[in-house]
Amino acid sequence: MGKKLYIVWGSPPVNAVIMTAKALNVELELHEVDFANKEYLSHWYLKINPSHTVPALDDDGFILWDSHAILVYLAETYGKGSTLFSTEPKERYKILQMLNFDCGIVTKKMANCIWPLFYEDQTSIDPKQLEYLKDVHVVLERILKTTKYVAGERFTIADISIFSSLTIADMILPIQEDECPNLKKWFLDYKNSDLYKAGEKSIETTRLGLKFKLGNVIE
Ligand SMILES: N[C@@H](CCC(=O)N[C@@H](CS)C(=O)NCC(=O)O)C(=O)O
Repeated sequence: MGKKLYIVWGSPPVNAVIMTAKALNVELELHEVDFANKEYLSHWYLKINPSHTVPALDDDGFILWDSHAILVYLAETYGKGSTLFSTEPKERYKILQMLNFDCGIVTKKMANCIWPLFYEDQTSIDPKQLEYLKDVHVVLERILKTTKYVAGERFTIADISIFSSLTIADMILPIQEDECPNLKKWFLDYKNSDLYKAGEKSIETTRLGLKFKLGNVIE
């Protein structure tokens, strides 16, 4: 049996897993969950993920949900020789720190801006929420002023996870080069990479969704 990943197109956490699998050369069988018909709340899916979110991974019967846990699992299980995670304890804690920053802060602030558009039929983004999201740029700029990547001097799954979130955040709050030059460079380097291409279908899905909701404010 292969590795099945439950997904919805356009989801940043799903995309982080797709991009990480690409980086590790891991083949995933993608299984789309029908969000329009609330399949994520169905009996069969709740058995896979009681927390009713995507992504969820089924690796030959071993089930794991939450993208950040899945990234660590894939890197540790299938990333022998890869430097995307680390065996050195202090490096691992730094990577986990930044995965938690993505999970608890970046994605939460981003969701507070975007979810009301899709789930509460709002037609614009609350400027206060955009202001809170802006702090993510400020924090990352502070970090990237001192290290090349978000968790140190090596590119890791923490970069992929945060990048995946920022590809979507950037559509509603572009990174300003004059205010955050280091973050902008980190972001653009990644945007020109093959990993970005691996995630393009999902990114484009969100872009079209946002454009539908917000019109020409979105490029
Ligand atoms: N921390 C989770 C967040 C996953 C998440 O919120 N996924 C959204 C799609 S982007 C979802 O499945 N939402 C459905 C729900 O919350 O019921 C992760 O990283 O996997």
